[in-house]
Order: sequence, then C-alpha cells, then structure tokens
Amino acid sequence: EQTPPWWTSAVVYQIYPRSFADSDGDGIGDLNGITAKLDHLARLGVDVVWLSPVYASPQADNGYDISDYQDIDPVFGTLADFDRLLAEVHGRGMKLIMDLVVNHTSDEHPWFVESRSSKDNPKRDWYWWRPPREGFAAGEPGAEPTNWESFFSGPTWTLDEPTGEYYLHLFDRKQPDLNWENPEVRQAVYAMMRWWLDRGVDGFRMDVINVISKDPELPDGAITGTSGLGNGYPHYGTRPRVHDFLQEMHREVFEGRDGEHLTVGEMPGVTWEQARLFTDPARREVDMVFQFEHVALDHGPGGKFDPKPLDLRDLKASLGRWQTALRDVGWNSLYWNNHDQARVVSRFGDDGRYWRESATALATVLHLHRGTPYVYQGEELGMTNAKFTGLEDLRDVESLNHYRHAVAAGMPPETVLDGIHRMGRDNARTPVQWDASPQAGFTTGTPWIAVNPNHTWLNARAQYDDPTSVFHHYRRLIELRHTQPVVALGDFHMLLADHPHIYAYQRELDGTRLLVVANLCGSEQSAELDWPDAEPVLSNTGELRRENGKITLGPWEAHVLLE
Ligand code: TEU
Repeated sequence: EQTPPWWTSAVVYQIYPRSFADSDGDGIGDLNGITAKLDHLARLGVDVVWLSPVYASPQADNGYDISDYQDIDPVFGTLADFDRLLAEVHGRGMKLIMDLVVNHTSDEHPWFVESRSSKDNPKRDWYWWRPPREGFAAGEPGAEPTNWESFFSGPTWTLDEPTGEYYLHLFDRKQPDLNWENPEVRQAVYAMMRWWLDRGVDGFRMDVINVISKDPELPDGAITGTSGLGNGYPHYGTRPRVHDFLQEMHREVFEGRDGEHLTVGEMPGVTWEQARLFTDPARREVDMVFQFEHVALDHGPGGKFDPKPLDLRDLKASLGRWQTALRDVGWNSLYWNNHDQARVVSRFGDDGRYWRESATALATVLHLHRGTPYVYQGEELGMTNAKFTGLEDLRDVESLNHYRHAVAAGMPPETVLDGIHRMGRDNARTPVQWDASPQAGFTTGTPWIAVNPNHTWLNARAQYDDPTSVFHHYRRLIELRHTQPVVALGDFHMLLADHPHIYAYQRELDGTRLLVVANLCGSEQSAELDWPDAEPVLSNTGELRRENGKITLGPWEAHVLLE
C-alpha cells in the first residue's frame, strides 16, 4: 500500500481575481485585494488556492486570452505583488496553483503577432493557418477551411486579410489556437511552466487541455444544431495525441522536482473511460480532471442557453458512475461551480425560501463524495445568480456573441436574454459579497459588473458570527475531510438510486461507515433507510427523524452520520 497523495484530503478554493476584492478602487479585483482577504480562506480551512488568469492580457475573455505568460496584467498588479501573495499563501500553510491557458494565446501575444506577419515567418506554424476552402474566394461565406462552430458561436476561423489565410480559434477570434504538433510550441510552454514552478507556485489548472491536439487533416464536422455549422469536437476533443503531450509535459516540467504539486486538467466532453487514462498515476499525465457530464444534465435541446429542469435521478446516476469508474484507478474532482457556471443554489437549489437549506444541502452532498472538492468564490456564502435586467448588464464574451448570433438567426431577443440570465457565466462573476455596504465591500469605486442587490443580507460579515450560516457549514465539511479518513479515502456506495428527491450514499473505510442523506427538494420526503446506531456528525437542521427503519426529511434537510 502506497501512502495516498496529499490532495486526497485537500479542498481547493477558486479565485476569479477580477471579482474577488479590489484594493485600489478601479472597480476591478486585484492581487493585493486577494492578499488582504487571505484570512477568509484560512478561516474556511481550504488547502489550495487556484487563481484564474492574472497574466498580461487584453481581457477579451477576462484573462483567458494571454499576451504575456510571464508577466502580471497591470489591472491585477505586478510580479512583486504576486510574489507577496504567494508568500502570504504559503505562510498560512496553503498552496497556490495557476491557471494554465495554452490551447490558445491572445491574438496580441508576440508569438501570434509574428506568426500572422507573413506566410514564411518562422512562427507561422505555431498556429493553425489555412487557405480558403477550395473553390471559394477569401472572405466569401463558406470559405472557412472547416465548418466547425466555435464554443463562443460563429465559425472557428477568422480571415487575416494581408496574407489571405484563415487562423483557427475554437473560442473567440481574439484567442487563436496554438499548434501543439509543433515541438517548439511545446518546449516554449514547458519552459514557461518551469519558470512559474521555480518562482514557487504549486501546480496548474489546465484550461481546456483535452482539445490541444487537432486532427491535422482538419475534416468537417457533422451539422447537428440549427446554426448551419458543424461539430468539430471529434476532430479536436480528446484525441490520442493529448496523452502523449501530457506525458511529455510531465517529463519536461514535473519529473525530479521536489515538493508537492497539483495538476488538474479541465476537459469538456471527457468520458469516464478517458478520465481513467488521464488520471492513472502510472501514466503520469494529470492528478485529476474536471469533467462536464453533471453540469450538462439541465441543458435542453437548444444547448446550455435552453435549460430544462434537473432530474435528480440523472444527477445521481452521473456522479455515481464517475465514483465507480475511478474507484480503483485515478481520482475525481468535485465541483458545482466555477467562473463558467451559473450559481448552484439558483440552478439546482432554491435561492428563495429555502436558500440557506438548499445551499448547505447541496454542499453536503458534493463534498462527501470521494474526490477533491473545489469551492468557487462566493459559493461558501451561498451566493446566487445575478439580477440582470438587460443586455447592458452583461459583460461576458460568450453571452454577447451568443446573443448576436441567436438574434441574427431569428430567435426572439427576450427568449435569448432569458436563457443568458439563467445560464450565463456572468452569474458567477458578480463581485464577492463581503459586507452590506453599497458595493458589498468589493470596491470603493464603480465595479466592472454590478454587485448583486442581495448583498445587503447575503454577505460574509453577516455569516462569520452565525454558526448556522452557509459559511460555517462549508467550514465544517472541509474540517470533516481533514479529520475523517473515510471522507478522503472511503469506498463509495449509492443508496436509494431511484428516489426522485433524496440523495443518499455511504462511504466505508476499515470498518468505519459514513452515511450521507439529503432531501434535495422543497417538500417533506421519506424513505426506507435503517442505520439505527449511526451517530450524527453534521446537519443543516437538527436531528434526523428515524423510526422503524424509515427516515423523514423536511425541505432540503441534510445529515451526515458515522458508525
Ligand atoms: O472553459 C472551457 C469550456 O469549455 C466552457 O466552460 C466554456 O467556458 C463555455 O462555458 C462553453 O459554453 C475554459 C475557461 O474556463 C473559460 O473561462 C474560457 O472562456 C475558455 O476555457 C477559453 O479559455
């Protein structure tokens, strides 16, 4: 038996710097703002901070478009501010991982500026350049080299007039894709990663890392949706070469390095079969992956902006399948939220009458699975979706592009806006609610995106002194993972899989059983469940009602028991 890696009992906290805390009054969060708030994280008890991108960037996608990987954007501060933050994080016994965005750069990165300058520039091949489709003139509709649809709507190709060729961008046109087939590109990325590790960072969260390998033939994709564009995913999603690239990265960057590191690959569309390969320690690729199955269960026929109600049985089947799939090899990451997802309490919970109960019930269910939990800033306070009133409130490039394309295609603007209000990424990006003051304690200036009006009662200040608060519930869940080996390492077994409203499971390690049961709806529920001897350890209400082998749970009631 090997000692389990340190991250099996760790909890990660994601910071989206733009929206966390603003120290200089320009309305945008920054590094010094984060440093000033580290006691919040220490109090919560998290082990690792994942910092969304703070590199130099034109901010077309809030920093996921990088123009210099080895500098800090002035809007966030300086390298000296970064070093101070890192030292303060380490000083509190926490680790810090960086966001690694290397599927694409900004179109303003010097690599791309050179690459686009002429067809025979030495860096031309660092990106994907192709002539117009045969029989088409440059710029003509349909002249794009493939029919692929961008993650952010529209074609994945943009024409560069001076050379008459198109470049590939799976995301926005300001995010050209790097050509990972070129070994110089890979070496440049590895050198940059080593530079950050030498500076003291503890690892990386790797942005869309399963799409870095493209089929060099660039075949068209099947047309499935209504946009007229094709699905290119089979030609860039989790192709075999990704495994080669990640193994090479491991050798070039991590092998022989002292210290404890963490790598997590963000992988849209990844299956559990593929995740087993990515996270099998013997293969030396990544420690864990972010999968997307459970956050797509409420997507309707029209995709993410056409949501449908979640059926809890689907959620249990999905998360349960991943628990089983990665039980003997590999490792799960556990998340409800990040900067790309609508707020979970508004999405799968109830942000009205049962706000506190549903936020704490959802937290309980997620955190006690086997895997490493990720808390997204504000989730520990039960922050809700934004109250956007119209287009002018939105900031996100994905939502704005979607609006433009959907309305041009004839969808009623109100329908498009409704989908964006419910599912748009800006919901996750409103400022963290520190207190009840006019800008929620986030900034003394005008915030880049409006604060949620509910900060008058929903804020950190109000929760610190309330032992029943969402904050303290998260704190206790994190403490449980630190103190109970069964939480970190126990086997997982789903219970009541067919119950439409109760989420229940059991974990087991060396004769210790942990029982988790939660009612994830707003009406009383009961079920046959018999654990007469189990001792209560954590609840969001009071005592569990159990009688004659049956339990009864009020709205959003959640319990954790040990035996
Ligand atoms: O996201 C990748 C991704 O596939 C989606 O979550 C995407 O953001 C979108 O919601 C699809 O509908 C990563 C980052 O997390 C995201 O913020 C970036 O915009 C994107 O990559 C490009 O770097």
